Amino acid sequence: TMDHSKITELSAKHPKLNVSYTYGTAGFRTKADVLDSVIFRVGLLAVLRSKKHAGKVIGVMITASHNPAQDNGVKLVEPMGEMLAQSWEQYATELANASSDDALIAALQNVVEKEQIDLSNEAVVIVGRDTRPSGEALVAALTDGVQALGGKITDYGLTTTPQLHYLTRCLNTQGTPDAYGEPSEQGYYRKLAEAFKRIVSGKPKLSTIYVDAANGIGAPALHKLAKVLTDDLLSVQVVNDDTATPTKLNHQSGADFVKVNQKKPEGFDLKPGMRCASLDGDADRIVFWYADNAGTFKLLDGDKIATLAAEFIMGLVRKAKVPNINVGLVQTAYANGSATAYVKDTLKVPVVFTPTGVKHLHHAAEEFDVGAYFEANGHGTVLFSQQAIKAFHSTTGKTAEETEALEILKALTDLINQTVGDALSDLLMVEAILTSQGRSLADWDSAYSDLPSRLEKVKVQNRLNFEAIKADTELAKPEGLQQKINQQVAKFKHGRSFVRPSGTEDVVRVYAEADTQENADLLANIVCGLVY
Ligand code: NG1
Ligand code: ZN
Repeated sequence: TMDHSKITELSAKHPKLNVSYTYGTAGFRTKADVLDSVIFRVGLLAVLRSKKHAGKVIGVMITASHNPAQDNGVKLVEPMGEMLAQSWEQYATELANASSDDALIAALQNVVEKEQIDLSNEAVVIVGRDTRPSGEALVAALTDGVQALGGKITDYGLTTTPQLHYLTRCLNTQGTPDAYGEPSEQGYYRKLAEAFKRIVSGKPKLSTIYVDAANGIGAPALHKLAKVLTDDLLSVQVVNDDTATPTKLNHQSGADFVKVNQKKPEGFDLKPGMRCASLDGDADRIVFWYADNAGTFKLLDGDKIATLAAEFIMGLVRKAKVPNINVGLVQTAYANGSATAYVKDTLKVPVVFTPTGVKHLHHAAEEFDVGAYFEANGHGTVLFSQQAIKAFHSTTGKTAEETEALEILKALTDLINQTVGDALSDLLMVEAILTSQGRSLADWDSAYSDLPSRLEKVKVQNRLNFEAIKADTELAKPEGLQQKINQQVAKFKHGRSFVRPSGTEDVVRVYAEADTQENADLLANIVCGLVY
């Protein structure tokens, strides 16, 4: 049973404010100074989730990703490293909003009853956090929550989001045939470096890659990874690595800044030929960029990464002659129209569309033997089915070419994070592919040209009045708005536009594409006017 007095006693240290909270696409995310009670209660829920999984380790990541330094947030991680099961999001919201101790205990009891949880099971929770100054106190609140229900907690300190997912999976698979790796930060770097080496060794090294770490956790992580990789495998220069000045986090830098503004971050003297990339504040997103010969800024976003990976892996599967491996790609409505056309018409790879939000993409990608999913903003990974991994290991190459292709495929299954999109793992994946192909960023970029696009946000009275359907491509509500959007879109060559409520901010997002930048801007502007 639950020790009500212990819950009440510890809960008193984390009083609920008069704020209402929602566990959305990115977990709970808001201003750090209203999160203390929420994180305490997430601790309680993590214990129940662990007991539900008969004592498996549950991960908790404290981060607000690309948001400003004064924000923070929290996400729960399932035993195999996935995002919290959707059916539990509602419980998280209910616990966070319980307005008294009695209501909180009733909400806990509700979870126990509905989920038929055996409270005598053990519970183990691990926690990691990004570099935000508010993180440490929030870990203390989480610890109180876990201990209030008698769970054990291990604090892994500063980690990237994908590292926390990795650690969770490693701890839960240790000593089994599915062991994922050594459950430590160094183990993570060694696993990536070793796999990278298997792909690139013997091939000419590319020029230095300059990585904008958004002054976040990606900076120290990348410094450590670079050390394990050593300079003979990859030269990395970390830029925007000031984690000691909190206000600099994500400021004029990072993957989100670069993608939204389509311009280089602070701290770069960008010259043609330079190879650059940007991470976000918790290092689960990456985009690449460079200047062309005319000095124009060029972005290689998540769509470009997905197509590069899908094409490369498909080529290897063919070369290795592994039978019955289906390769597929998962996109959202934010994928550039040119990317979708390239995948369908040139690569001839099936594309599935899901609503925005990584959990949707991840599950759709699991349906393929090799499922690449990337959001245009740079969050994504490539998943390999158990059957594919077995096939790569059990096939013997008949020629040197077949054997080499198999070796690279096997290395990729170790290099690419199988739990969640991971900027460091994706960085090495792209670098490994480009090294194998001896290609520059410009050459990679030449596969197709993005249609000009514009992403805007509109502050509305109540974003919940907007209901997106058909994988976010249309609005069911407010009534009549979709028709008005369609009428405007029809006036533009290559026009496409859609509207959806954000899952992470109190805004409605408007996306538009058209034949020229002027037209994309204009269409976005008109649609914003319709929404407002
Ligand atoms: P919202 O705020 O729901 O648009 C944003 C990103 C998503 C996803 C989540 C999770 C865009 C347009 N939206 O969601 O793709 O990454 O954050 O962090 O980039
Ligand atoms: Zn992130």
